[in-house]
Amino acid sequence: MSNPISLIFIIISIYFSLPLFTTNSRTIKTNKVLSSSDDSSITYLWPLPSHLTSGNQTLTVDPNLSISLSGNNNAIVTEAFERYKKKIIFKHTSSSGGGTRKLSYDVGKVNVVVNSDNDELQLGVDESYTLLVAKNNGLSIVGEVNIEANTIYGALRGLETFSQLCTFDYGTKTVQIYKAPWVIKDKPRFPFRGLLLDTSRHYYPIDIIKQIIESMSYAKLNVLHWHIIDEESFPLEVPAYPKLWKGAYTKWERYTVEDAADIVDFAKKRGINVMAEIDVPGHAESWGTGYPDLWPSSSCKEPLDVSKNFTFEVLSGILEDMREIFPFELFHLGGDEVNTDCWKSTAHVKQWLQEMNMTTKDAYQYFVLRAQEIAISKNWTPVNWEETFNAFGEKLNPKTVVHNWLGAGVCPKVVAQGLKCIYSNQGFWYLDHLDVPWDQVYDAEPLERITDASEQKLVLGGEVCMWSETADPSNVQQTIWPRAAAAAERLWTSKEAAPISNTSEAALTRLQYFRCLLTRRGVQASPVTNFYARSPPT
Ligand code: CP6
Repeated sequence: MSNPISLIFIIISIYFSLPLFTTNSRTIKTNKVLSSSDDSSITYLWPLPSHLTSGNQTLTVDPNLSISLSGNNNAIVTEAFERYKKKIIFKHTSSSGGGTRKLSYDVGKVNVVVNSDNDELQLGVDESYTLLVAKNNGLSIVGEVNIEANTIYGALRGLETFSQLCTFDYGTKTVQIYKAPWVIKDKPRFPFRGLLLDTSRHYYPIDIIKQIIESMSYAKLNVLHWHIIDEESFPLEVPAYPKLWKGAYTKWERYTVEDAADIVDFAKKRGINVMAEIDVPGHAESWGTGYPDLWPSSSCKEPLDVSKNFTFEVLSGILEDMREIFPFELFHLGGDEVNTDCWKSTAHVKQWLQEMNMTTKDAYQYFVLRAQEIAISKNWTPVNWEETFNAFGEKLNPKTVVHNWLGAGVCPKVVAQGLKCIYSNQGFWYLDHLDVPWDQVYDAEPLERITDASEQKLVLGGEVCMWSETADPSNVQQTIWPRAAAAAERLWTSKEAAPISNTSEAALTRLQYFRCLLTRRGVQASPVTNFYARSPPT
């Protein structure tokens, strides 16, 4: 060992094997995938389609790519095509400048066929599509791209998938499609694939909300659960009760009716529904800033005063105004974390409880059911957090959708009772829990412990929740992504039917690529760290 050369060799080998011996350091996986020489062998799709076959041809795509739309000739589809083309696929090329124009390209046109004229975006809308990229006619490849869908929303999903097949090649400065020909037949596993955004704990400007909606469409998420109001602030304009938004943080941290409608419209153009939440009777302290009568007393500001008719008049007025803004059939009425102690200690509420011969638990039930009746009378389907089911599940309106969050236990009970359920197990799908690594998000299963096929159908899907006590526009996108993508694939792609391996180990490379795609598209997604705050397996 006195030989200096072998000493250097040993030092070098120790240096390179160091990560193997350190157990408390994280394995930082970089996005090395992008520089590897076998780019063209990877399936660059997230979430995975339910059926696909691919070949081994590389095609070039004309920067003057055009669309031909037949059947339902809806502007939403052409607008989406232009968006994908300008901002995403051809960011670095142009027909005039940028890359050099070649004499010919394999792919020049995308043919989109939409079979139905119904443009309504509701729960369970048909999002299926077929995407064919080039055919092999025996001797050569015919560079046609065909997207066929039953609705414009299926066409949007197909365009997203097509955009993910297009990769910019910096060597030739052309957009290329690897592994053609492609045959993709795709449809979602669940009709409800949501993201909750909480605009009460921190305010998000309209443009930020739009960026979030846009990024959701990349992962084929289709419901923005807008948790508009909570204890801390009431940012929304309600024309029927114009003093309510006095509960906003400032005059500027507010959404007008037009702002809200603008968000709904922006989301619809991306095939995304907006499910509004008005969380009652807890989580509503901010209502009383404008109307102190909604508070039982100045020392009991929450839950809302159950004893006054005025409380339900205000709720009814809010829902009436909301009906004008939110066309989605689901409306979230909250009902979580209701601590009724101070109802008992407020003299007039206590007296009312005695007159009504109610316990505080009865009064909680009375409030939630009365709120449900108001929502149903306005043609909504009510959604409530699972505490309502846990407290009086058998009394809930049969139309109720129960929203899980406390562990994994409730959906099996909910569907056994014939009610619908949305899965958001806080152990995996609460994005503010920064210590949950992406693969745990990925491995969470909405149908856990539900085996009966008719009961499985009652699980509408699931939702990742971006509570905003510790998030605001400065960190929201990197908190949402890439982990929301893990849930998005769980909700889109059925485990059993996946066309290629989709264990979290196998999905890692594909997720890293999707994260790079988000970054390229301007979304501030965090790097994929497989072992965040955990030791790597040895
Ligand atoms: N706000 C409201 C919250 C939460 C809930 N409802 C919440 C509770 C626990 C955790 C995260 C969020 N901040 N209105 C529960 C549905 Cl860990």
